[in-house]
Amino acid sequence: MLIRTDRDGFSHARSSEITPQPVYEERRQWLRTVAAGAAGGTLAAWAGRDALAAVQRPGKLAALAGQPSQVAGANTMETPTAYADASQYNNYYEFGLDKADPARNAHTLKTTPWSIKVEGLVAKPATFDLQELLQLSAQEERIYRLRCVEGWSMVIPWVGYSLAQLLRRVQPLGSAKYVEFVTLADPKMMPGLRSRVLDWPYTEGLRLDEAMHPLTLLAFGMYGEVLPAQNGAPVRLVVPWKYGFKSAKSIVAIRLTDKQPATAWNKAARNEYGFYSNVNPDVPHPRWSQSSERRIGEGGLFAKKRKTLMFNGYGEQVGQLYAGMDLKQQF
Ligand SMILES: Nc1nc2c(c(=O)[nH]1)N[C@H]1C(S)=C(S)[C@@H](COP(=O)(O)O)O[C@H]1N2
Ligand SMILES: [Mo]
Repeated sequence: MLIRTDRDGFSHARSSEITPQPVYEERRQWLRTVAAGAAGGTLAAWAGRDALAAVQRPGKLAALAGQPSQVAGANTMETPTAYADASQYNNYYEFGLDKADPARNAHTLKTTPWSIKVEGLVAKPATFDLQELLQLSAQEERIYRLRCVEGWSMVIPWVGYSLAQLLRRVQPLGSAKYVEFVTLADPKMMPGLRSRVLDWPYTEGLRLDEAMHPLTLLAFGMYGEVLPAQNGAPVRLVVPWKYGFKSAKSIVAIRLTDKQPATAWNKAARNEYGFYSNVNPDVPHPRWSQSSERRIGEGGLFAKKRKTLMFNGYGEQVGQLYAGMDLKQQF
């Protein structure tokens, strides 16, 4: 794991202060090796396009490298979205409702010091500061699709590790069935809290088995660097088979419970946002069809929409979690 540290423990340094990170070079070498050895056309074609260029470090923030993930399904072969799009087209309502607002406003987010309190139905409740969190497990790079319920999607190379690594550390009790995620709500830093669109703090929830699934990622970085504030610095969740809003940003507490937790979106509009919110092309949102999506960056009037895949394409890995459930009822 490579993370530039200073007295504060974690810095969003400018690129000029950063020495080039050899591990990131390794990643690119790995991509080349994989591409060279690929039997089928897919990998070679993918690597032959601009994917290698696209996952180069943008050089804006402190480097945070991760080794390519070995978790099944963790690396889509799709071309990553341009960093400029991934960092300037955001939902982060604490910093405004417009897609461009978070990139404009989130510079007021102070990420040092930072810690996550893990509590509730666990044998070993604990508070982890950011350095402890960063060092708890090896950082991995995972290229995930993320689809918003509004009908757009992105492909983002995240850096982090399975949330399960952190949850195992606190030893969930047998009675724990759900996990609640509480995010920062600080009116001094977050102008969006003046609006009452959501009941702050923004909270999210998962069933414990969903939270323990290896694809559920605790993310600290993207594109080989620490997370930009607007993408949920310094630590967020990424749950790639669920709509984007399940991926809570700037987490400050994680609570294990025996009851299904309320979530910010569920409280705001119960009929629109269910607890599960699995990506499902067959279950339309009351205002938006979920059958297709627009990939951010594939702009222009004539850009073809993509068909949305069941569980956002992660069905092979996560479908079993929902065996026997009526996903139209439990949306
Ligand atoms: N705290 C917080 N987390 C949040 C949100 C938010 O408004 N506040 N928006 C969610 C939504 S709707 C989406 S689509 C994703 C967007 O993540 P991205 O900006 O990294 O693409 O963040 C999710 N996490
Ligand atoms: Mo979203």
